[in-house]
Amino acid sequence: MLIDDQLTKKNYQSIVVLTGAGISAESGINTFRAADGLWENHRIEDVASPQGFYVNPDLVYRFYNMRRQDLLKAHIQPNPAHIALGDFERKFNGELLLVTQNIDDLHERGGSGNLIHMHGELLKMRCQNSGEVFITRENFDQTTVCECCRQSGNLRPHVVWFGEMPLQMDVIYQTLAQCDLFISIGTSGNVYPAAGFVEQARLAGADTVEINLEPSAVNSYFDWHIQGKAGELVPDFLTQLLVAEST
Ligand code: BJW
Repeated sequence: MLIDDQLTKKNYQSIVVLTGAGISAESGINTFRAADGLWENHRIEDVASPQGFYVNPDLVYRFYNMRRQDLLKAHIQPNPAHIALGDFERKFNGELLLVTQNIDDLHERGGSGNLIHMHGELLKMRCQNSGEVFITRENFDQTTVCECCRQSGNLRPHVVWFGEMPLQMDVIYQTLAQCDLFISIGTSGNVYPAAGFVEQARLAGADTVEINLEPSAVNSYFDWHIQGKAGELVPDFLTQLLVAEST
């Protein structure tokens, strides 16, 4: 893959990478809005909204328990795009913030450390009373007794549903305000505030690149478009950025 000379000749100091479901697709995790997407058998508002959880908590617990058990299957592993981002973080001399909308742990397993899960994490649950967050690899539901309040019925998935505030937005916006390169990988650009990050980065004067299988809903805001599979494109792209940095 050859990327634009203008892009690879620059010596970037502060990079923000945003990832979405597309980066985990080649690891075997379904995207949301594909024809075979996770939402196929569920209406989005039934499983990813506080109202849906209130009306049918059993359905929501089952949905996230199923996804957690799928994530823990042996064949679900980080793909070359996750691994390349982990390598890049170790080798890049500037600042790198990776913001993912994904609730899987494939970026951690790919070696990324400076990482924000803005939509939460599948391997965590939260007490609705205290706000305390617990790591879990097990199923849980309304009958599970919470470690902090010693009651059942208080634990919910530690994920951000529609209408809820995504996590660590202050850090994300501060970093976007001073970044010089913004890279979006594998997201459809349908869900805000993440879909608006490219505009924030542009306001800061950053160059912007989209790597996606198809043009996203916010494609027109990007300076460069690289179309194809993340697992095939991201390693080469990041290598070229490192080469540019060292020359
Ligand atoms: C590949 C590939 C490969 C495939 N390689 N690419 C009207 C206007 C604007 C906003 C709103 C509005 N009405 C309501 C809102 C707000 C609402 C919103 O955005 N709604 C839209 C539907 C319009 N947003 C919210 O409510 C958020 N909170 C909020 O706004 O709070 C107020 C606030 C305001 C200002 C600042 C801060 C806060 C919360 C959003 C929560 C989203 N939650 C979910 C589910 C929870 C987690 C989970 O269960 O997993 O998060 S929804 C779902 O969508 C999930 C994802 O993280 C998110 C994004 O999806 P993503 O990652 O883009 O996946 P896909 O499937 O859509 O796209 C995959 C892409 O990859 C595709 O383009 C493929 O082509 C590509 N691809 N294979 C490269 N191999």
